[in-house]
Amino acid sequence: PVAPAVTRANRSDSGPLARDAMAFVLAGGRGSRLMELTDRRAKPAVYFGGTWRIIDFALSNALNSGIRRICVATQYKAHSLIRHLQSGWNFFRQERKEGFDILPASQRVAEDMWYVGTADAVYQNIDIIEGYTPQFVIILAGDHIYKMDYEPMLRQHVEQKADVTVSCLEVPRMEATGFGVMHVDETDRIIDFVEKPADPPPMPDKPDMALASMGIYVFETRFLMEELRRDAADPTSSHDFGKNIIPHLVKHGKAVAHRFTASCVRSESEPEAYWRDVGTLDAYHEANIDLTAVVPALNIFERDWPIWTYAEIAPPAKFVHDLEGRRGQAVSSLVSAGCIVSGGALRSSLLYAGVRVNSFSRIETSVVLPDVDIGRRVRLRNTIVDRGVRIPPGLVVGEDPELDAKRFRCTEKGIVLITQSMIDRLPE
Ligand code: ADQ
Ligand code: ADP
Repeated sequence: PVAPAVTRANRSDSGPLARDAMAFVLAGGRGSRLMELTDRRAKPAVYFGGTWRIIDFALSNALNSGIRRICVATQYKAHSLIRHLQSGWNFFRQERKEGFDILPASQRVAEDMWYVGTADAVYQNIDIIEGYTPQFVIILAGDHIYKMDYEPMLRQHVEQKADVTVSCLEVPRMEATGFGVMHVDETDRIIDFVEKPADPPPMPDKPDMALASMGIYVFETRFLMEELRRDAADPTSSHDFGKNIIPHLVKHGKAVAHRFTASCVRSESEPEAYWRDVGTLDAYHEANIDLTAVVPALNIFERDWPIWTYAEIAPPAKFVHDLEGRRGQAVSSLVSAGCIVSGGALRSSLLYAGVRVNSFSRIETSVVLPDVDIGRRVRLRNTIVDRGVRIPPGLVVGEDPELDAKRFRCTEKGIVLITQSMIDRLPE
């Protein structure tokens, strides 16, 4: 039988299972579809929502679920990610059997091996996990935006006596090509699993939808260790959860699906289960700009599921008249601490900390990362501006697609990414 839905309302505050669990966060992926945004930083370190980095969502979910032992495996361009984790997340106390470990791929097993695949990233750190003696390990990806209480998933794993529990959600079938796609029986046992199918199999009762894996897995620690050792010894394996471990367990073990629904983290203003892989510039722009809507799909103002982060202390955002009396103003926008909007105007835009907007500028549907300086008479529409860019006075972006394509990174949907090196290459 399917486990009864456990919601935040009917569970005790510190879930007893989460206390026995360790979260292992995979944060080594490149995220190459974010183009120049991930040239210098890993995808989990990319800014999101004005205040956070993407990885803060998975880490906050673990913390808010009651998990107190967390490992983060890093690999690709991890410097700013590690700095963020050390500044903001290193408050766990060994004395309370808590722990927070950052595990860069450091050739711990063999001298010539970085983390080959996601399962290898866990395998190479088996000794560290075992040192914490957790009863369960929950594998998380550090690159998704969502709020989720992992306690009900742990409870379902125990109640259904699964070897692995995989959390999943329904997505439009045509969008499922980038995911692991599964079929389940009436007890939610997974009977079929294909990783990144070119033609995703539909749900039996919903031909336009597919059941996609969120890349979140619960295992009993001892069982996971056995599986990882078995997989490590298999020369045909690419040592990846989605490609190898999960398909193997669907065939030879008991894999169960945990459905991510609105009840996993219920919020009255968030009626649908929100989960985004902001893996492309379009998805990244859309998810950030959506936060400026009157009722966004993701409620970042919810107080009982806070998203924790590291942020520098900064003064409040400031809006001022310029010397000619033009108002600095913002409508339908989010403006972070330390910003100064002086005689410029924002609409449906999101400014990260420390952005300066100068006189006569117009910023529309744009995502402006920290410490950007926008010169006078600049007009930006549908842009993403990378951290620290100096936008020269008078620059106009988002009004002439052909010109933009020559100067900046443009998507088919018309989103323009601006980095400092693109600005440096502009003709005088
Ligand atoms: P992908 O997200 O495509 O699919 P992958 O690229 O392996 O899988 O990334 C999973 C997570 O692991 C990401 O957070 C990434 O940053 C991290 N990662 C990747 N390689 C790593 C390495 N060598 N070392 C450390 N961390 C690494 C997976 C599943 C699908 C599922 C989707 C959901 O395979 O079945 O549908 O996640 O997004
Ligand atoms: P403009 O945007 O018109 O080119 P400035 O940005 O130089 O002009 O200054 C406009 C206003 O912004 C100042 O009068 C001041 O109120 C505020 N301001 C400028 N610099 C700072 C600062 N370092 N700290 C706080 N406020 C500042």
